Amino acid sequence: MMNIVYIALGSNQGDRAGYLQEAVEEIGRHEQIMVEKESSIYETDPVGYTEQDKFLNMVIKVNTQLAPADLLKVLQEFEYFFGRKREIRWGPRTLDLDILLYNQENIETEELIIPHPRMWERAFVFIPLIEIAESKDLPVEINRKELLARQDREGVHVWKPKSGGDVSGLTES
Ligand code: A4P
Ligand code: MG
Repeated sequence: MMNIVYIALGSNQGDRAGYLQEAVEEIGRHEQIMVEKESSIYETDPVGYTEQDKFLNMVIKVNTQLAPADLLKVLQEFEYFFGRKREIRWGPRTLDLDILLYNQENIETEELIIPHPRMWERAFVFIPLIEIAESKDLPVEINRKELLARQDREGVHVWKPKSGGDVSGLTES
């Protein structure tokens, strides 16, 4: 059974774009994961702890046979693998991988909440998501136009447009 999954990637330390690119490649090399789509890369002001460097964020769409908990394990191994390369102390992330949507499933276990609980409050997540997501993959109550009309999109700017992609209208210039 092929499952449709959207994954958010973020990095604000070291070679940010390199981490994102390598992470997408590694995810795609996994035998049970196929990368279907990649959003543009966005540079985003930090949310939460503001005393840290800007992030690069993006979203990918994958097809996978992995169950949610197994996919999370794989993603956490990638985080660990990339995080350990240069990280010496506690601090900002070299790589953060969050599962946003898994089919239309609602999951609430100790280690996994899907849809990701904070995703619709965070422009650095929903802007790259709606750039690539088909409407049928989004929860029915989600309205793209409403998201794009929101006032909290400042601090999210296209950094590297998706090849061939039209990103006009997604962020203010
Ligand atoms: N977990 C639960 N649900 C999920 C899910 N859907 N996907 C659990 C992935 N993990 C999920 O995550 C902590 C635990 O969440 C995991 O053990 C997993 O079982 P973590 O990645 O280890 O910790 P974290 O990311 O530091 O915590 P948290 O609360 O997920 O942080 P956020 O919300 O991801 O925030 N600003 C900008 N501009 N861009 C960013 O990318 N990221 C953060 C981190 C803050 N500010 C940011 C950005
Ligand atoms: Mg996280």
